Amino acid sequence: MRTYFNVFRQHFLSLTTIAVIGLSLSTSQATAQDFFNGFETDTTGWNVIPIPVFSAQRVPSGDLGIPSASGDWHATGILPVTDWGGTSSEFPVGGYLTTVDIYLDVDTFAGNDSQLYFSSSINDTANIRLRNFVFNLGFYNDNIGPGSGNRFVISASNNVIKFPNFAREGLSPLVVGTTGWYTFTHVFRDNGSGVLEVEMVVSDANGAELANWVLSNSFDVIGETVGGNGDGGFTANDFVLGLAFDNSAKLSSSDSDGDGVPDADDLYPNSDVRPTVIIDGNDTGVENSVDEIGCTINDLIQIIADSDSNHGAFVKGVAKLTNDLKKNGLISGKEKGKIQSVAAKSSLP
Ligand SMILES: [Ca+2]
Ligand SMILES: [Ca+2]
Ligand SMILES: [Ca+2]
Repeated sequence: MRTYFNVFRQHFLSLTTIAVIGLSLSTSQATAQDFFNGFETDTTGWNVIPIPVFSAQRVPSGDLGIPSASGDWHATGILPVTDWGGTSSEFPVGGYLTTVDIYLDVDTFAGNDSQLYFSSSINDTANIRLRNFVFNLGFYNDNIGPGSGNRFVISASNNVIKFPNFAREGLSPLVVGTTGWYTFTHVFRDNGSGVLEVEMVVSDANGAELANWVLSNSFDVIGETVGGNGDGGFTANDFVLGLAFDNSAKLSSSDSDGDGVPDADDLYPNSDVRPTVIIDGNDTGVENSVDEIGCTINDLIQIIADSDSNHGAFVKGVAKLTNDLKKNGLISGKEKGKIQSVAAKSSLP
């Protein structure tokens, strides 16, 4: 995306229509649910590798004494894998998240240091797996910390391969001593400098956050090495009989007007996104850029047209806007001249 136009906001402050503009603020924190399976009817999305060990099986609530997290069914499996409805070579504007509920039974008969790893991976721009982001869970019943007695210890890493005591020797381990459903969420986003960062969150069944880890690698540049979502799945499972999971989902930020600014950040959700600045049907040939609050140059010119009652005032408003844009290096002097000339010849407002 091109440099953000802080200048736009300065310009808005000089417009008398600021109150009217305010009415168009989007209050939606819209996200699009790209994928959901709670296993009420099928295992769609979790049967992408046609080998039983990598598939999920539906089980009714109460199976092995485990109530489903939601509805009447959940899933089990050995090392089940999902593609979250399809992997992608393209990182969505505003990022995405994946989430799954996993049942942790601290009264399991599994032995000390039984492990369970769940990864959600990022793909590269050729849609090939680039990196795993892994919740590493270990069940322990000994007194070697963190914690003691029957408990799960959870950490996060890029490692999918089981090593002894890996979970409890990992980064900032979380101790879970209560049986129940827990939500494991991966948030994939731009760190603000174009590099991928992944926030991994464990929440309890009420949605309260218990721990989070943020993993990032400076080589993971969005659009260069980093593409879109990879697959998700259990990469280690010492709980073959007891694995229970439910409510698998992938959500992306939506961008209703397609200007590259996600709805949650877009104060102008219905932007004029034509590639060039067009005034009253005449194409100036100047790039119609967008700022960080989702406002394009065409939007601004329309706002000026709507706020002025006569042509002279409109031309003056466009002159002020383009002077500001030029002053801030966002358009060239030639582009400024072109926009002003087309505005002058128009019959706006
Ligand atoms: Ca369910
Ligand atoms: Ca937008
Ligand atoms: Ca917009």
